This record gives sequence, structure tokens and C-alpha cells, in this order.
Amino acid sequence: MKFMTLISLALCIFAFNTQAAEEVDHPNIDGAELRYQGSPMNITDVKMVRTPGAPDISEEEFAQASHIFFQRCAGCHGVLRKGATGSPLTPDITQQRGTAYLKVLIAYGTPGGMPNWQTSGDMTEKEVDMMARFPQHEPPQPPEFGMEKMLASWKVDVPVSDRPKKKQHNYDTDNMMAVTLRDAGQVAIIDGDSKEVIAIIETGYAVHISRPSHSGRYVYTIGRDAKIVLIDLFMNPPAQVAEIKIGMEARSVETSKYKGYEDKLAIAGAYWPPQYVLMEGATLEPKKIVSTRGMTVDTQEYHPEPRVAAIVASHEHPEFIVNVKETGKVLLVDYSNPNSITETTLEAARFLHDGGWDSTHRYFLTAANKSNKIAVIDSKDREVEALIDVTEIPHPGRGANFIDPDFGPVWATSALGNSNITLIGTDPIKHKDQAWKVVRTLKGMGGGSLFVKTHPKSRNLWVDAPLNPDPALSQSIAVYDINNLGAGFEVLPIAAWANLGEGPKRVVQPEYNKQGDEVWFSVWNGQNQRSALVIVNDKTRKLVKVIDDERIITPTGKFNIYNTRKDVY
Ligand code: DHE
Repeated sequence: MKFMTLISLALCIFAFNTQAAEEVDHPNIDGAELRYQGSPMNITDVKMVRTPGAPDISEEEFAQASHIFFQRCAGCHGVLRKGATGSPLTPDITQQRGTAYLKVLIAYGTPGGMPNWQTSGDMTEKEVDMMARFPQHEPPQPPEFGMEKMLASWKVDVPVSDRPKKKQHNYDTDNMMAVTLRDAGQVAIIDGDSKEVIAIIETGYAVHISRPSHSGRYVYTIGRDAKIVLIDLFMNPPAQVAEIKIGMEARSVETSKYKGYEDKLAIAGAYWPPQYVLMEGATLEPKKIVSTRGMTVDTQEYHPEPRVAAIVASHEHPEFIVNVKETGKVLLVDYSNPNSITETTLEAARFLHDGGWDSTHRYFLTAANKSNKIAVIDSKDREVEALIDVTEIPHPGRGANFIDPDFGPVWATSALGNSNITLIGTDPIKHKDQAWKVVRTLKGMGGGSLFVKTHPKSRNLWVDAPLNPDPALSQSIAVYDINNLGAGFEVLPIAAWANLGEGPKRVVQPEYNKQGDEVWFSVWNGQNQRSALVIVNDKTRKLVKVIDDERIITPTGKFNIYNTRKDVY
């Protein structure tokens, strides 16, 4: 009887899910992709909220459930449960479903992408029961994080006047690589010429990306806990000179690049609270905090937590271009007077994620990944140039620019949801008919790709697939000859070359050295397993070196100082 009830509940959930899939559910993604969407959030200090009509929950259970929610669910469902890649879980919906229904949903998962938390062994029956009662109460709102908290966290370790006037070592700072050591909460600074690990610098929790200043002297690194560490590459060895926390959850940081403002300002965007902050470039002193809460582009409903995704610095105006994920808006933030920011709002599409420049640095191409579109922002005329339909879940990183033998200049993106590599024409002058159109679709190794890369001096296009469920693909890289795209790709077994022993060993994010003749790959293994960086000769596609120093723990993103500051990709 009990079994029959479960079956009918599961069927009913399936029916609900199929119906709701278009609107609110996870895209059709597997477990690895789901984990990618939903990294643990570092949010604490929430207050208990009891809601009429919701089942009983003790204070202790509420605290435990909030912790589990922020660790496992908020990445997809949103901090305030308004829904992102996962369904909205507000009490008007959850109370209607009821505890029994939600328990089955959480325990067994759904075909739409909700993980099977109990049957996978990730949650006990007791936890599932608690997690079914918890969302029937109003979501607890985490604290705000304004100027007072920012200033309290701000620290200048080395004042500007005490910093070296010139480089204190003989390394070429432009060929240094800032390498994210994700689970160690560190960044490795590695010399691109000798491949020597010059420094390991403590940073924020599950550190995410690094961006160098325009001059290439400083590196800004941001952790998922919204801590920014400013590293001075002129010091011997390079070291932290300032730090600040700009919120509780964050992913993006960038610095001013417009003529006359080089190295002057930094900006960071937060996931929680939904805001961005402008800081002084050399010290991280916070100057202005701006909230991103507002209406969505399509339904024009209020969204209480639109997260800040990718940020790039305009080369055409003193502006930062800021992607606001859940509202689908792109903000042009004029920083010429940081005491009085002017913001221009462009309407793109939901859910904006990452992106990069075309080769002229005029057009910013960015993925609206839930809408399966690439938005093209004209940074010169300050308008949306095009919204281009692409296939499921585009994920370009910064993308890859090259000359297609038939269609001229193109920008490429790969995808999470399928094996397509989509090439978009980017030259509205000499190749007008192809501009802002999909001119070619290449078949890749498989879905689960995150990053593509090439270099102006190279004829290779590299495509990873770290989230593909097949280890033969997630541990390899596909490489195309740009002059002969029809010939398909060669597969290089990068993880096998590193010879690391057991572990998932995902091969992630190709990155060129300054000269454009070597490509670096991370072999991203478990925290307690051996990871490595594998360097390949771009011309011969042969192994140059494996950096398997024991300090290289869970490497993911790598940022070559020259290519990143000059936007060469
Ligand atoms: Fe990232 C860039 C957000 C998971 C590695 N990631 C970005 C950017 C955003 C973002 C908004 C663009 C920043 C910019 O350009 O200003 N990433 C998120 C997430 O929300 C997500 C999906 C889940 C999470 O909770 O964090 C997520 N990202 C991952 C990973 O699991 C990756 C593969 C490994 C890791 O380090 O955690 C990862 N993300 C990266 C990298 C970049 C990045 C390497 C920069 C790519 C580049 O070439 O510029």
C-alpha cells in the first residue's frame, strides 16, 4: 500500500514536472551539470521565520535546514527561492504541494534534473522530512552587506607608498599565470617561461576567477565568499597587498581599462546580496555600492535577488558592462564620477552568465543560458546589437575569436547541454551578411563543455568537456584545425598524460601563454587526490610539461596576465 502511494505520488510529480518544465524547471541536465550550477553557498546568520499554514519545524531543525539549503539547493533555486535553474519554492507553491509530495520529490528526484537526494545517500530520511517542511515557511533572508561591513573587512597590508617602485624580480609579469586552486582557497602564480611555481597566495573560499589590472601589475582574485585579494606582481615573491569582502557570495571582478582610467578602479559583483561595488584600484577602498534588485526583462516582475554574473571593462567608454543574471539586464556603469554613478540599462534575456569580446573589442558577446541565446552588446553605441538563438545552454567562458576560412571573423561558444560548437559572424563591415548570425555549427566530443580557446597566432581551436559523464571525454580535449574545420577534431588524452592515478580528473579551461605557442590545461581532481597542469605545444600538439607540484590542489581557471589584460582570446 505504502509502495503504491509512493508510485502514484511519483507519477503525479512527473506529470507536474513535465508540465512545468518549460517555465520553471532545471534544464535537461545530468548530475555533474547540476553540481556545476549549484556550488555550496557560504551564507550564515539567517533568522527563523514561521509561516501560517506551514507544518511544524523546530528552531534547531530550521537552522539545520537553512544550512543544507544554502549548501545544496540555493545555487539552483535561489537564496530567496524565487527560482533560477531550479523551480521556485515559495510557500504559495510549496504549501499547496504539501509535505508528502515534497518528500518524494526530494527523495527520488525528477526527470527534469532535481537530484535524488535520499536514494543517492546524500540525505537521510529524517533530513528529507525536514527539507520537505522547511520550504513551506517563508524563506529566511540572509543579512545585507553594506558599507559598514565592507569597511570593517577592508585591509591594506602594504600601503601604496611602501610598495616597490619597480619590479623586484626578473620574471616577465606578462607571462605569469594566476591559477585558481579552487578547494585550497589559494591562487598559484606560475612563471609561464620557466613553469616555476613562484608563489602560493591565500585567497577566499572556493576561489573563482582572477583578473589583472590594465598595466598588468596587480591581480584581483575573488572567492565564492566574496573576498577579494589584491596581489602585487612587482613584489618578490608576488604577495597580497590588500583585501576586502564585498558581500557573502560572489563570482566576478574586473578593473577599469578606458584611456585615462587605467588601474584606477575595480568593480566586483555579488550573488548575495545582489549588488556591485566600485573600489579604488590600488587599495580596494570601497567607494560606491549599487543594488541590482528590480524587474525582469520579460515578465516585468520584481526579482529580489538578481545575481551579478560576468563583468567586462569597456574599451570605448569609461564604463563597466555588468550582466545581471535573473533580470536579464546588462548595465552600462559609467565610472567617470564614482561619487555619482550613471547606469544605462540594456534589455537582453534571462539568465545572463559569462561572455567575452569580439576581436575588435567593440562587441561583448554574452550567454543568456536559460534562454539559449547569445546577446551582443555594442559597447561603442551602447546598445543591444543582436540576440542570437543558439542550442541548449551556451557556455563560452570568454569565447574564442578567429577567422573562419569561409565566413571571416567569428566568435565561438561551446555548450553544456549538447556537443555543438557554435560559430557566430562578428564582422558587420566586410561580412555584413554573416554578422550576428550562426554561420557554422561544429560537432564536438560531447556535451558538458565549459570553455573554448584559441589565440591570434594559432590555427587551433581547443574545446573542453569537463562535465561530460563519460570520463574518456571529460579527461580529454578536442582540438580543431581552424583552416580545415570540416575535418573534425583530434582528441588529446590530457589527463592520461598527467599520469595522476585515481580520481575524476576533469580537464578544464585551455589558456594560452603570452607568446601564443603553448596551451595550458588544468587536470582538476578531488581535493585529496593529485591534480596537475598540463602544457601542450600549440604547433605540434605534443606534451611540453606536466606541473604536478603537490601544492597544485584542484586547479581550475588560469589567467595569463598579458592575454587577460589585453582581452586576447
Ligand atoms: Fe564559474 C567564470 C559563475 C561554476 C570555473 N563563473 C564565471 C563567471 C561567472 C561564473 C558569473 C564570469 C565571471 C566574469 O567574467 O566576470 N561558475 C559560476 C556559477 O554560478 C557556477 C555555475 C556555480 C557556482 O556556484 O559557482 C560556476 N565555474 C564553476 C565551476 O564549477 C568551475 C568549472 C570551477 C570552479 O573554479 O569552481 C568554474 N568560472 C570558472 C572559470 C571562469 C568562470 C575558470 C573564468 C573563465 C575565463 O576564461 O574567463
